[in-house]
Amino acid sequence: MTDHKEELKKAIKQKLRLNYGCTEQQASDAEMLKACAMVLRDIMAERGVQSRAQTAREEKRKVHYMSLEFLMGRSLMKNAFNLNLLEPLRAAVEELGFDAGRIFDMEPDAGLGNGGLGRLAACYLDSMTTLEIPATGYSICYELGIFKQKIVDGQQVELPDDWKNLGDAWLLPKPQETEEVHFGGKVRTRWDNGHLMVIHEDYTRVLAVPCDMEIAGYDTDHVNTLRLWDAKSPKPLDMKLFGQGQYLQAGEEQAMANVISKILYPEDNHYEGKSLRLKQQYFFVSATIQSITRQHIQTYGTLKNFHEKNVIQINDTHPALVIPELMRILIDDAGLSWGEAWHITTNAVAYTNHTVLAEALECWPQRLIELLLPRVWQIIQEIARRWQAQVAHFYHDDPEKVEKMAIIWDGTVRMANLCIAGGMAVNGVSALHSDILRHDVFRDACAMEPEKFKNVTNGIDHRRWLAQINPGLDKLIRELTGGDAYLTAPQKLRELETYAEDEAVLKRLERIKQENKENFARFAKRQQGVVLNTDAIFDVQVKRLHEYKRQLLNVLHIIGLYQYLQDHPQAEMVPHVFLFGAKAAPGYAVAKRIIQLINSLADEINHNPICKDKLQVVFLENYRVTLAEMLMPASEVSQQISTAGKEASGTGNMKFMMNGALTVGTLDGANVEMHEVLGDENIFLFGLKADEVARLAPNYDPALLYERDPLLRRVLDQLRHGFRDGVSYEDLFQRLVYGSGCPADQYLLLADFNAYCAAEQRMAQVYRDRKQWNQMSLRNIARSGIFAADRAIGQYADTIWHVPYKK
Ligand code: 26W
Repeated sequence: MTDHKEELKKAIKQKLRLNYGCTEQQASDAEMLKACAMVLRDIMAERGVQSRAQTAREEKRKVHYMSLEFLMGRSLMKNAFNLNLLEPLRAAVEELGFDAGRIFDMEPDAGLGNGGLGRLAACYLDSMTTLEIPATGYSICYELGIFKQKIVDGQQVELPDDWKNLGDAWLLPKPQETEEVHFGGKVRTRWDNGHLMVIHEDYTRVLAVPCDMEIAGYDTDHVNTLRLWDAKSPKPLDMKLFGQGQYLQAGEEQAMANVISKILYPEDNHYEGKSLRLKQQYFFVSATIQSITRQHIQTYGTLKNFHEKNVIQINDTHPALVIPELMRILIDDAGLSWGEAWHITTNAVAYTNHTVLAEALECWPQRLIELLLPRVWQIIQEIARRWQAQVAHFYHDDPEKVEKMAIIWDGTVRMANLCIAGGMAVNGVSALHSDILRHDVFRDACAMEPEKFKNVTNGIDHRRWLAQINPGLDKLIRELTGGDAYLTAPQKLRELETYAEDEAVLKRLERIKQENKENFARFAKRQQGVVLNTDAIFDVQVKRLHEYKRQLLNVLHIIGLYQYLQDHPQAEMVPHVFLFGAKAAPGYAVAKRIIQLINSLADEINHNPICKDKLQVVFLENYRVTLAEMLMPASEVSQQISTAGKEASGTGNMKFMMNGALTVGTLDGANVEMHEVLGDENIFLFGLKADEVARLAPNYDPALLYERDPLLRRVLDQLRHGFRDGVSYEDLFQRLVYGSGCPADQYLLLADFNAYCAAEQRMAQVYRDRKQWNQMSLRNIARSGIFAADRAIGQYADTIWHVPYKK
């Protein structure tokens, strides 16, 4: 420890001198933060070289995890923790005259993602590395990550997130490994010695420069890489030498490069066919495939065994162009036949689906692909033609099946069908979700190739989401389970259950939660000026704002509670704080209105004296990884209330559970597996099941419920008229009761309203019984081990990737 501390001090001082020309006395906080990052980066870079050399030497199969999003959050504490250097680093920073807490807190989140899908990729990188799987993550080095959210007059305002100002200290640019990506132009073919040569010309070039972020695993020397591609224009050496044509081309190349890696698309679960988004996807896909194939040839001298030594996991359909792009390289560049190339591709690519919402499924207009990617378009057409023949054969030319399963239809390219045709595996992210894929969304494809369709229930990095963020709980677990073994063996959490009747342990657990609540309250005061009632239940719903996640149902229940309190001002009531955090996609008007509604309701309730010490509502600004890290340990109730069948898995639900919060939820996504391990007695389930939703939806009439249920009617009337700030929510009311341009109450809030209120009531009743609550909380923590990402990655490795890993 002292050794490490002294070495770190020396290294940090040296960084400050070499990079900023200053001493530790002169250095700013920002310089100190960057120096610390660079010191850890050096350690990881060194180990990264070793890891890659070993992988090549032993000819190991590599995993390539491709995702348009990696929601990494902060890295300093995480890397120090994984490198077993957290305490020495803290001490070193302090001894150099800095407040370590303040330095760690300065680090911006690397917010290169929207929500669940992006955070999952980040958790999986940690696990793949810890399990010593040779793996690389690939994405885009967005200049601007997910927008920063400000609340102004109750409404969301988006601000740019220029994370690279400080965050780039983690990035190692590798200009010598630059790739060139081609857009537009024309394709010609020519016969050459009996070979069909494809000539692509007049294209626009964009350079892809890798910026690598090294990823340290826990308790291992193995290091993996997250490769982020930065777009640059190929700079003309001397503009004077160009004729007009080249001059214009250079301008075009510059313009294209300047926008491609500028910004992360902030839409979550909503597809928009923007040409810039397609450019991002192809830029990232082409650079990645070129880089992987180039390395493969360096090691093996051929691409013929590519699929034996590489597996490419694609995170939803966003990187689906890997399929035609790999085909292109195998055929045009390596000279393989279509059959050989198809064999390699369909044994190298695996696809994970993360959503069943129709509006999230990617369907690109054919002319966009045709214009932007002429050669790739030819290949997609040929894949589509052959696939169609296969489908027609299997289904005896049934035109309905042919249409449904087509890759190209009616001028659009359906990326999910492309992935099914070109992939070796298709998996959902929870048992229910995978069943819905098999029996509903992808039913016809599943009948053709049932072995292709798998399930891997999501998991979270329990080292970050428990050990690192909840030191009090971590300490208790170490004491009760015999040290830190649970960090690499999450199933050891089960042993906590032997203490379910131990009053002292239960009290300890309660105290830890209380301290975490007070910690969070201090943070909220500092950040937002709100004073949270830490004697109240912390009842939390944090996730992206989307109608299917039903934040509005939570609001309806709170309005009901508020009205009850007005009728019974003296009522004995378990004090309750409702916390919300959510970003709305900037173009999603309804979601933004719901944010405004939460703020109107908060304003009303927090100003009414009858609610004092009983009822409080707070909208937490700018929900992000770092805010989640502070909030999860302080949460007591986790709201997972999506319409059954709509949430593919959820991963927030697992983070809450691991930190001892109890779930109020529907049987949706991974809540199903949570219920399976917890039993009815340790979770508050309510509402329609997925099959009931499917049956009810066609003839559902929310107006009837509005007319016949007086309690619900009163709640909805209040919503309609609004609150003391005078803002009316007639629009949301209409949307729920009568529908406006869409089916009324599409997500069945009114159908589940009473069951939800009853579940909240059961929950509050149990909360009064401290012992029972603490026991339930303990069981939630104890049984959360299966939701560790290490388990999920083990399943990917066993059932899809077929790679060995550290057991
Ligand atoms: C093209 C626009 C777009 C952008 C993002 C469409 C779809 C997405 C993602 C697939 C949305 C997403 O993050 N899905 C979430 O993935 C998590 C990880 O598997 C699941 O836990 C969530 O249930 C799912 O909503």
